[in-house]
Amino acid sequence: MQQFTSVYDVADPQLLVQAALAIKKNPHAHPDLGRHKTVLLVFFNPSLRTRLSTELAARNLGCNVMTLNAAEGWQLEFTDGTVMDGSTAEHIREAAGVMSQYADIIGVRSFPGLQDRATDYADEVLRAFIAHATVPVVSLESAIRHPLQSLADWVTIEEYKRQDRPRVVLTWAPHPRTLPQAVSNSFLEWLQHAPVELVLTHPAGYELDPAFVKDTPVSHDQAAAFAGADFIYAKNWSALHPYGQRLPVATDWQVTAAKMALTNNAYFMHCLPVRRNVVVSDAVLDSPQSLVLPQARNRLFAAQAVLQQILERPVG
Ligand code: SN0
Repeated sequence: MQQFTSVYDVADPQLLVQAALAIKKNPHAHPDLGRHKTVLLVFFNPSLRTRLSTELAARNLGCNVMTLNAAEGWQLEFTDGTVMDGSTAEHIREAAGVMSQYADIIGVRSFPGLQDRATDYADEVLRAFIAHATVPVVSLESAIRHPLQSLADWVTIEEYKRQDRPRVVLTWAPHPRTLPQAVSNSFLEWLQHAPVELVLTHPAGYELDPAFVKDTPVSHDQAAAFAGADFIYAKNWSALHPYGQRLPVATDWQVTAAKMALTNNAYFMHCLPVRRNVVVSDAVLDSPQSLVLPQARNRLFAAQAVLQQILERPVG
């Protein structure tokens, strides 16, 4: 693997899922693979799971790890040809070039601005790192995708499924803030490659980008979507039209025990951080059906599988 930004960077996603599950059985099988290699993790936005799991994954492979809180650093310029007489102090051309002098792999987290759809969907920060770094780049959640999360989600579904082709329902849920579409876009993109019956449910107005939905069935009836579900994956996202906004929703979309009772004793999944009693009730989150901690644990093996395949790539 030369870079990791979406499912399309992976030759065989099912094999990567199996690789992560194998790593889970023996996380210390390759303690020297990353000897004298350095992984640099650059965060423009907050992180708990991604930072800790990716650092630990890199260390399990014997890598050096450096983490940079880029929000505290020089303000970077991403536009070419700009006269830099304003607030940006360093161009991404130099910044990514310099980072490549020290790092063998660069991870980047950059959230969308949620102001302009075209700007966000161009995924400028991640694309600029790929363009100007001379080493492999790993997305730690970009403006429009969160591939390490989705890989861990698929691993978790593979681990907990009770039958072939489980029914997996991605449901919109309420939130007090405006959030990116990245986790949901990515979940669809990855699970479309998985042996599951994938269903998307959201209130009218919260349509996701058709480039990510593709032919996934969409329902505006949450109860109907939950019927017979084996996995309920809850996530809030802001609207595409008007872009980055919260819309009034007539009915309550919170995941509750009463709604979980409509399912096939489904497991509950969420990428975290989660707003208790807004996105999902305590009763569901604290029930034995909740997979949020196993899901978070699988972030480690997902990251380790990706770093391992990048470290093992043929160089030439
Ligand atoms: C981010 C998101 O993309 O939705 C990261 C998820 C992995 N979530 C948030 O920003 C939640 C922030 C909040 O205030 O609850």
